Amino acid sequence: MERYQQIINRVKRDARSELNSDEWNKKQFAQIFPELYFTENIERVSNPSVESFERDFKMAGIPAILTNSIDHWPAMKEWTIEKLTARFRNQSMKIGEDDDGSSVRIKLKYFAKYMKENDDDCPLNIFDSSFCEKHKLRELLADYLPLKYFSHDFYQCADSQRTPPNRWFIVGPKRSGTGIHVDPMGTSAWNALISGIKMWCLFHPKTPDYLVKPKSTEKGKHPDEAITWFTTVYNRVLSSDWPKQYPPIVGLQLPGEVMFVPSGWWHVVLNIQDTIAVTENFCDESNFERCVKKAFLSRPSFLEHWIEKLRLHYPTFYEQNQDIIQCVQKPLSYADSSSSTSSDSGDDGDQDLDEENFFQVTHKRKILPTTDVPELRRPRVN
Ligand SMILES: O=C(O)CCC(=O)C(=O)O
Ligand SMILES: [Fe+2]
Repeated sequence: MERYQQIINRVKRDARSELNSDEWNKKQFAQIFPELYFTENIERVSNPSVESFERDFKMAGIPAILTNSIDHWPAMKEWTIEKLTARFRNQSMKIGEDDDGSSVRIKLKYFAKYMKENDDDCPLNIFDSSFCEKHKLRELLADYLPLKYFSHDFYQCADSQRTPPNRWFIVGPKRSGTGIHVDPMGTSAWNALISGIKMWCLFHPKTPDYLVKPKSTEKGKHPDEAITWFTTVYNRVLSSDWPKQYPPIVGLQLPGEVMFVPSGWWHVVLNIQDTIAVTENFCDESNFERCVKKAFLSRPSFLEHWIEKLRLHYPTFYEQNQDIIQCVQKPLSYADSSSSTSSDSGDDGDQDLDEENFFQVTHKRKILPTTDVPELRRPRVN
């Protein structure tokens, strides 16, 4: 067997050990791409001022697509699969995780061939956050530039060994994608698409998870995949039975467009063509409170470290946000009731950020010992 085929067989086995070799393409989506009806209703904004984008989208927590903001990035010329393969042939990038949680990696030259030739129903995609630490791959950092709308990130003042990964380089073959999830730790995200088309569906943080997640009968062999979602749950979303108070926000992201995903929003993303993208997650003024609450619930020792760094690096912001900071620093003084229904579900929507219950939850959490390596990574969808 040729080397390429051996490599592909190995990464597929490692990244999706639950699948038999004949279960990769049973649905034949490569022969007939599922029909997806949609009416775009996401807001598109071209070159807004920073102030208006902050007011209308970031502070309001409304998703949007920014147009015309990355046309000048070198990536727009340099990130074709052919050019990237020529530059980084033998560099390997993360394509998944094995059953022990170790990264499964593949050299770009093999992945490029796989992207072109595969007929999998939902192919593997490159989703790599370590490129910035690799001698050669670091060059990618110079190909994209800061966006004025997302110019600071409060996590950056924490020690770098303790800060979770916050940027990912994504190469997604047609039919691959990311299943329904909420980004971790209360972060918001921007996602800049360099080539190809991504179809997005987003839901408000208050949307219950049982509504947006596939039911057990819908899951099939690829329960966590975007294409499964779009061929099952999405049909319900479009039907007249779908609860009107949880409208889907649907959008097709085109090359050169940047998606803004506010903290707490559910989203699912299907590559309807081969795509190349870069995404970053962040915490700024607009989602600070959510990030603090999430960190309190799931990463309390990181939170302590981070708050101290905020005090040193952003003294004014620290003073101005004492109301939020105090409630996680002195939780015991706020809590005198023990009835709480919240669960530490981590990143499953808004259920654990119920304002009324929060102080009771903080009280309960504070006394639980927690080992604490902060993690912000590609969502494990379940
Ligand atoms: O597949 C994509 O582009 C979406 C990525 C995403 O939502 C995430 O990394 O959290
Ligand atoms: Fe996400």
